[in-house]
Amino acid sequence: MRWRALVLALVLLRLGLQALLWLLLGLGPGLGLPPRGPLGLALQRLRGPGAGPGAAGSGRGACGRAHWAAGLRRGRTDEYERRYSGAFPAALRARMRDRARGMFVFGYDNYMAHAFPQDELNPIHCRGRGPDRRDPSNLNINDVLGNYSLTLVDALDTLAIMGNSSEFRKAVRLVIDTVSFDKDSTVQVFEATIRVLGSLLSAHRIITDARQPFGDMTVKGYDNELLHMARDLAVRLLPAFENTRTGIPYPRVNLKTGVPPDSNNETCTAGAGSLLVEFGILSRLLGDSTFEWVARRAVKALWDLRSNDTGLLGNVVNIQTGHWVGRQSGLGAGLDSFYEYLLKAYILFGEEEDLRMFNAAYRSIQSYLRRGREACNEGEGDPPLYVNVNMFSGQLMNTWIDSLQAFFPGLQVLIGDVEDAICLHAFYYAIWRRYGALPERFNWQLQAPDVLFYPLRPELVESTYLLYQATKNPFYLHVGMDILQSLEQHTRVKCGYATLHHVINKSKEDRMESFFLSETCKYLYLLFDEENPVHQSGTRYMFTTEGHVVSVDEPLRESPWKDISPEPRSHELRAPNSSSNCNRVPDERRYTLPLKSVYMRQIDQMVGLI
Ligand code: DMJ
Repeated sequence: MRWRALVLALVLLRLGLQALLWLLLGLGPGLGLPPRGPLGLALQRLRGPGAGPGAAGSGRGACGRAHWAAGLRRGRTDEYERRYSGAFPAALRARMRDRARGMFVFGYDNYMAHAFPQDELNPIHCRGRGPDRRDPSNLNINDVLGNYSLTLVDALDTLAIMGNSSEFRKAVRLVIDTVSFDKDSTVQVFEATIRVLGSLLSAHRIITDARQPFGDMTVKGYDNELLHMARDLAVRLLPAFENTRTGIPYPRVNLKTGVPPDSNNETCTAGAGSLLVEFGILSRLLGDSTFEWVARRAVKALWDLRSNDTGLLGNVVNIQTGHWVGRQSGLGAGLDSFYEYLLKAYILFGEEEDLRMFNAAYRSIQSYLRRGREACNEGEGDPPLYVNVNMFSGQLMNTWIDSLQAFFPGLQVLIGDVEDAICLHAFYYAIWRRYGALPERFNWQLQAPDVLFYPLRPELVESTYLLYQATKNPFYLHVGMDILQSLEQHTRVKCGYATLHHVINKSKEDRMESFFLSETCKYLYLLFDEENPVHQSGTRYMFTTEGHVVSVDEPLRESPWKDISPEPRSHELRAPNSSSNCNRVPDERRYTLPLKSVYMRQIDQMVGLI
């Protein structure tokens, strides 16, 4: 009898949950798990209840693929064209550009008024925030906040890109006069590199650029101070690269005393392997190979530890033994910028080896991480998605993707795989429309967030901007407008923009991370500012992983030293071949595509706009 009662209780629980989900989220029958294709992605069910352009009355989402087809048969093509293929009115674009600038100014001015010289602004209580000295284990804060006016430093080149020369000069002067790295702060090498070192280098290049494309950004009496500061910081980070048997750096250093005695021997791949752009620029500007050499050695060491079978890397590695502690391979947290910097280092420095590594990594990603149909815009099966797999076997490890992965379509634009970029971007945008933000983790099987916060991250708007540059399709301006409006609606508070603690109930946390000003606002602004010198000056620009602009030109391609490549890695540190159940053979799928027009119909199917 007891088991019958148990079964009955389970059935009732399931029905209750189902009814609840139906009421709350409109997920419909099947406990929110719709009938699936081979991967169960069921993208057609992602929809924003009433949010964003064109959603009203669509009824989409409760219906499957058959419904789309019916919609298309009813001649909806005209509707796509009417809505998105026409021009985005110039006046509206200008208005959106000004709103993006206003968003930056509101955050920046409030930081300067209430927080400077501290690292970050607490936008709800209008206060500053520095490192958490009482709790050194609070890595969420202490990895990033070094007691060096982080937000001001990180925002420098956004001021220049927005053409605000007076504030740019003032800010540079303030950084030179007040910021010091001689601090008893233990920070993450990666965060200090991308947010601080990268920004100093970018601002230095803007100041010393003979062409001055952003208006007159020269600073009276400037004597390369920002470059000297960058060197000072990098030298303080160098101990991370010492006493490591693999050459992979320690994750953290104390800026005064070096690697802490109790330091962790484990690091994430992105943290250790995404230092090459900033360290390489510094080396080439100074004519001192040290910085590039250590960063390159770390990349090579990680690369040599990839799986023999899949070519994939894991997300956490022991820097002394070279053993993978985290065997998850994906495009999000722990790995994202590792891939990004293989390609960006090549774009900047022109070293063929970086491109070779990137191409091989991209092939492995396509073979093992990409699920769904072959082409984005045609064929049977679910639209493509990149999942998390075991690096040795290529087998699925979980059913979530994270919001950091939304940068990947932007990277795909850089290599010309625009078609695939369109699909992945549309998937993330579908999630954004549903919540007015991106949850940190989204479970594609349950179609619900696994981790609910949104700390004002830039990745989706970054990809939106790059896709707009590649396609010039006004659809991406609509996406940008939608993102901007939801940021205003859900995150603006008394003194700035606040992290969303919970993307569903929109409760907030009192924190505005520095990348909101350095990336989110910058990419939004650039999306709407067609005339910006970044697009019009004839110089080719690239963005670092923290959104800092660097011009791609000859001086950075000339290394004053002969051979920058570190010694090949010793064989014993190669990843053990533990892939016994690997049954996937890398295919020869074409992975780069020429620039094509945007597949509006496909996008509409995925995003549910009409
Ligand atoms: C930024 O600091 C950088 O974009 C980094 O590469 C990843 N995470 C944050 C923003 O989300």
